Amino acid sequence: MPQNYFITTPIYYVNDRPHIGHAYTSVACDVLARFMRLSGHRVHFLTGTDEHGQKVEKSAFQASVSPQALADANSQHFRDLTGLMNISNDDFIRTTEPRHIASAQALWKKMLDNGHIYLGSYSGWYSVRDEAYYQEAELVNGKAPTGADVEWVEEPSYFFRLSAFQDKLLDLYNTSAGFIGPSSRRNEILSFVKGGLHDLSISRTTFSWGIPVPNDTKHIMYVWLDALANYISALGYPDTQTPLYKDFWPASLHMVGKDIIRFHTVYWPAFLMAAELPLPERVFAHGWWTIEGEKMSKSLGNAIAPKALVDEFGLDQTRFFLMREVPFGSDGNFSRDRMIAVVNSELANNIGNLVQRTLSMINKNCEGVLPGEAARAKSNDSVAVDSDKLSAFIERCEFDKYISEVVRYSSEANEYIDKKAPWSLKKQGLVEEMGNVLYDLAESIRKIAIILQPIIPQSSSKILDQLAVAENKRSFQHLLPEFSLIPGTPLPPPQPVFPRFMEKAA
Ligand code: ME8
Repeated sequence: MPQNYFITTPIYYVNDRPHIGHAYTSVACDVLARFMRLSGHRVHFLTGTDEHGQKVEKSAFQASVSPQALADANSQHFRDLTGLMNISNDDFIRTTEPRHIASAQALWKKMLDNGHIYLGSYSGWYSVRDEAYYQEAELVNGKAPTGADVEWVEEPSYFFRLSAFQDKLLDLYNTSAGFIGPSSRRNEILSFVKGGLHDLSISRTTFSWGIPVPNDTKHIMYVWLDALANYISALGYPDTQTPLYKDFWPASLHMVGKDIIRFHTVYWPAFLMAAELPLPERVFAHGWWTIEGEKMSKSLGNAIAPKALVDEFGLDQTRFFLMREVPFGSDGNFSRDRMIAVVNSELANNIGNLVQRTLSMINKNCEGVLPGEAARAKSNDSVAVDSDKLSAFIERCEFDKYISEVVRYSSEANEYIDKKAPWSLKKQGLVEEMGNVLYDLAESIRKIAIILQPIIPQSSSKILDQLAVAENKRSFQHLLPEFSLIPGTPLPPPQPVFPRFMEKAA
């Protein structure tokens, strides 16, 4: 029985268009979703947009459009991002959809009925940019610790009894060591919660772009309670008998950026405990991208649109670079020079060159038919894939290490081709030996392409097509020797997969 795996991206604010930070999170989740499917799991992969709140309302006002019109336009841009980056999500939720609104209100009612919500009044600091409340003591030179502006807010408000969940949350972090990843983030959250939790204001009355509080429509729900509910509203909550809810809640992994770890590992589990719902298994926070050493920001105008990278370098080149460049969890810097260097050295010169050399030799010297009767019969000399090691990298979200391992296989195969020099075997008339070497190389390429599918799905499938590997023989179980290539199979004419990137002359 395949295990069920539910993975989510954050739902992105529609105050602006997507940039590479958003593409990064979505690609990472896509790698995990594809890896799990290829390993035989049943996967549900959710993404979407977070459309309410003061930040969206303010951006709409500045653009002289209604919040709904801004949400519609930008949500579409995020939906387009999934197509652009080849994201294999199963659902795309918008928090303005009726299915979500009803679900978030049901969650509220449940928390209220269970005695965890009370009416009071809030006076304190709020940051619209972060959509977050801050304690006086947290401010740094009059600003939020993130550098965002804060404003003083005084209004009637419903509160969630977050303070009552402190011990339960500490228990959760201690008993489920894997709940927060990476471990450095776990320590950060542990000390935040140990420092004491205040009750959380969960409704606003001074603006209206949000979900009405059930039975008190002067209030709208705090956008973070609304937004976090997406993870269950998309599964059909409050109906806990839907096939999706039954099969996929609790989530296997909420992937988030480090900026929103607190909302996901403190507020969200507390809300779920208050509603007596099971908790997600893991929340993983990745690091932050800067651009050529600078923070990405609207005012600097330096945010990179994913489309610009895909248009210039190619889709899989962009996916590969994002996953390869930075140890996942750490911060990273986007530099054009590094992008070109990685694309050329690892994709064009290493993997691309291996595929090109091998397939064109088979095409020219073997009449386009896979050689190597003898090579298949003996235990072959193709690269040895360490599946356990690769799975462990994925479990720990170490995508860069996963890729290094595969690049190492490709380097080994390139060394093998240089050592065996099939072109000189041919010159010496050793045609059968040459065929066996080419077979071993083709088999190495088959394995490399299978394991690269989660990272660069289109190019991997192009490579597997060129080896005439059937579509239903491309999952990880097909790495086994019994599924190796069959000599005598005609291969289509080879086509280059990873062209070398050349800077256009100025
Ligand atoms: O926070 N580097 O939405 P958001 C890396 N709506 N990742 C980045 C990034 C960067 N420079 N910039 C953005 C929200 N991201 C809420 C989430 S979830 C219930 C609600 C990624 O549009 C990263 O994943 O501000 C970050 O957590 C997310 O985009 C924030 O997107």
